[in-house]
Amino acid sequence: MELTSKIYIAGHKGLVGSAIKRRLEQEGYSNLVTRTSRQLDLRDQRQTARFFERERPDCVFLAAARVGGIMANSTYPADFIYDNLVIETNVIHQAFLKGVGKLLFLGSSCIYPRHAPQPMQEEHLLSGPLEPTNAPYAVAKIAGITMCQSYNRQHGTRFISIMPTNLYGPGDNFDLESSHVLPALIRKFHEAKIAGRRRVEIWGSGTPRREFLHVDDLAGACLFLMLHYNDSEIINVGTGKEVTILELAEMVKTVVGFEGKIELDPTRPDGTPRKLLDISRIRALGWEPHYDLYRGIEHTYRWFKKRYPNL
Ligand code: GFB
Repeated sequence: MELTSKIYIAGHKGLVGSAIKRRLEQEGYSNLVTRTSRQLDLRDQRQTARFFERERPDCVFLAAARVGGIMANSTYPADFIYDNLVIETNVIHQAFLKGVGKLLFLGSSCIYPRHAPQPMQEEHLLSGPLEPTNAPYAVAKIAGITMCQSYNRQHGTRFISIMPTNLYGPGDNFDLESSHVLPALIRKFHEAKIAGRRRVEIWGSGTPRREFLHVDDLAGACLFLMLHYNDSEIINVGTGKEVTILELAEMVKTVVGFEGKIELDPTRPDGTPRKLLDISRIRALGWEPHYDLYRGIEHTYRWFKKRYPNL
């Protein structure tokens, strides 16, 4: 990928796509192609074919997807499997037909079995049953990985698949029902502080462990891998560190400056107990994350207050 290469960022408005776009612009990539989902519905095969026919990008970052937290996944399984299968099928197939030089497909750490050995290595994929709360999404992502590997084998394409851990940062979704835990906690503690409330409820038991990677670090990994990684095998991207949900809540509470109590809502699901990634493969290639979690939460909270001044 050269500085003048035509680069299509599918999903450039989302958490990951917007971070990739920011990073590419910072690094001087000047020929970026983007379309909002209103301008181009990637679930529509004809629209997607026409777009690729007209634009013929050299490289594609496939960050367009239907994503969400544990409740969104549990509530809308059909939407999650349908939208993600159709988007990836259309984009990967058109990228092949129109001769895209390299495509980076974004998976997720939830593709690994619920009880995979921790930390989870790339080899653990498909070694056991999935976590039920997000199995439809995981199956769609596993299908996308398999598509990339199959096109590489049959057609000699260079479609790489990366598996990020739980992500957070500027541009995240802060809706309390559909979001992931970290943005939800930022909003909950912030609103409780502003309203002078004495307690904040978090979902589940607080005991599950999660790994959190700042989306700007992920964007750096996407650029790094687009430039240096050409293997069909999946590659994990994370921090190699995990916290319990309760420890995370305490960190967010401190960053926000909320002084009340944290209470648990056991009626909400815990999801998978752990999903820590083994990142030795990407580390061996020379990539390292930069944000530590506390500083990343501070950075995200500053962005949140600027973006939602009236919350
Ligand atoms: O981030 P999260 O929604 O998704 O939930 P997963 C992580 C943990 O945080 C769960 C707890 O144990 C939740 O019960 N939690 C506590 C909360 N309070 C809250 C809250 O207010 N909101 C939310 N959302 N969670 C997702 C998958 O799993 O991981 C997606 O469903 C994707 O498909 C994503 O793979 C990366 O980490 O459990």
